Amino acid sequence: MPVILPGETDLYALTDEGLSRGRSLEEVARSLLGAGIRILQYREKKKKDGEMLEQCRLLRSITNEYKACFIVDDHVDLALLSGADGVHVGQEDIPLADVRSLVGTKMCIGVSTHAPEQARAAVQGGADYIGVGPIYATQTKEDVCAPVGLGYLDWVCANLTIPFVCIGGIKVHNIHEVASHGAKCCALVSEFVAADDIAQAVARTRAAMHG
Ligand code: 3NM
Repeated sequence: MPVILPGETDLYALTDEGLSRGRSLEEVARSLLGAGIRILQYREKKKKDGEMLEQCRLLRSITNEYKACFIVDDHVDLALLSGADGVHVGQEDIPLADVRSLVGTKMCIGVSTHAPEQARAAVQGGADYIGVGPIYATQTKEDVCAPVGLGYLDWVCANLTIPFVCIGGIKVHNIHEVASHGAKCCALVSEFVAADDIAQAVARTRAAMHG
């Protein structure tokens, strides 16, 4: 399965069981993928490694069915063991160079960035894509920095050519603004997984982004 990078597809979804209103991971994943999501990240913060490995293997198999890209947040070991297409790390996780030494060049690496110097370091260090955010305020991520707003996005568009995904507080009502500042791919967590109807939320968001 070839890796699909942000920009090759417009929407990027992340799991969050705590926001999923009792729906199973499989149900959420199938709703997202059936609605056309082509990059799915496994992001769970409060589980034991053994359960997370089982869930990553399940998502690997479901994303294969839908020919979608599967990324694991933070956990390089789980990404390797489940055969993920990529791993995504934050500024305080295992450094990019060390992640690369573990995963080699077959797996893509995404790095969350919140400021120009972090983005430059990620590019220099050989990241395959960067996260750009939080664009707006979000309750979904603990210890997240203050929103960097559209100013940082403008800087990325003007200065970098690396694929990037915007994240943080992106909703159906503001995604057009993000796209109009140059975002070709946006990642949404609560807007999708907490929706009444996940497939409808994806369709509405996509229409608003391009509308
Ligand atoms: N990373 P929601 S913001 C996982 O800025 C994550 O790097 C961020 O959730 C960053 O779409 C974020 O519900 C949470 O606001 C985004």
